Amino acid sequence: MAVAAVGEVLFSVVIAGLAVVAENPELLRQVAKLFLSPPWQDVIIPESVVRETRKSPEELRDEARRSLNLNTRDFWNIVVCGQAGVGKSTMINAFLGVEDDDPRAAKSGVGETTKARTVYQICEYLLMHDIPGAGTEREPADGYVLRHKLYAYDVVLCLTGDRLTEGEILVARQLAKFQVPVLFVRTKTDIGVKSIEKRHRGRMTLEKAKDEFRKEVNASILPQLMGAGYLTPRIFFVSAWWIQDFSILGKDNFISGDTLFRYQMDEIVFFEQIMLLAQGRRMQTEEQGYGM
Ligand SMILES: Nc1nc2c(ncn2[C@@H]2O[C@H](COP(=O)(O)OP(=O)(O)O)[C@@H](O)[C@H]2O)c(=O)[nH]1
Ligand SMILES: [Mg+2]
Repeated sequence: MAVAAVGEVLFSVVIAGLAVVAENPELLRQVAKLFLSPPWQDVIIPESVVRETRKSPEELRDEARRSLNLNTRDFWNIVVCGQAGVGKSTMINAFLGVEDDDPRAAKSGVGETTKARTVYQICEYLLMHDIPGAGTEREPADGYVLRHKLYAYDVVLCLTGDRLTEGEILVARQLAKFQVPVLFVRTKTDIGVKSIEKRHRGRMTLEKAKDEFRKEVNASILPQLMGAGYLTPRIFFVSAWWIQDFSILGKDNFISGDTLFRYQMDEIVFFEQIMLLAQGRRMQTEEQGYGM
């Protein structure tokens, strides 16, 4: 009886996992479709940046084009920032849908730190940019957002661990001040959930372990983000391994049958939010700016 019950539980977890993915191929297709087409207009520069720099949106985009070779007109641009080791390269490889040892892959692992900025072409019209996190001597947090012209990208992904560092808080504050669209992402959630399961020596269900993990991380980061100026902050819980397996852009099929989907948390809404933010950056007029 006990065995049957365990079997039933496992089976329903498997079905629930597949259902989540199966209900979402349409969303994932929409995301892929967006980035397989060129943007219909240039990126909107937030009004607060225009005010602060006293430069026109056109000037600011030209500047980004000249100094960073950032082509905002013909490409969608997602920038990934965070401390060394947080998982930036792995996240980019996940979007590419390639394994770390693929020749196209971003170099990942200990000691493989990105010096200034590296650009990867994910698909026809989507570029991902890997930049070093703030808070080191080479990368002071002061002025980070304007220095890296983060306002000229469609979406900023701030990858983080369990807590934001002082540097990350300063950057979050600048992003809020300049109303730059950003998603705060807790990466490597598969490891986080596994360690909670381990702490409870297997006596906790997977869903409970996910809840507890989410609660713990939220409890430490959300107050930090509120302090940085976000009224209703959110953290996206994401595993790059999961994204790699269900990569929307690099592969045709969404279901690989791997057991990793057990560790799925916010990956689908994460894709959805990236899509919505990117669309928003190309839909408003410059005067309206970008509302947070
Ligand atoms: N389990 C797990 N490991 C990850 C994940 N993302 C990154 N890693 C590992 O974390 C280490 C650092 O990742 P990397 O992408 O090089 O970090 P970067 O310095 O920010 O580019 C590597 O050993 C990765 O394999 C994840 O989502 N899950
Ligand atoms: Mg890297």
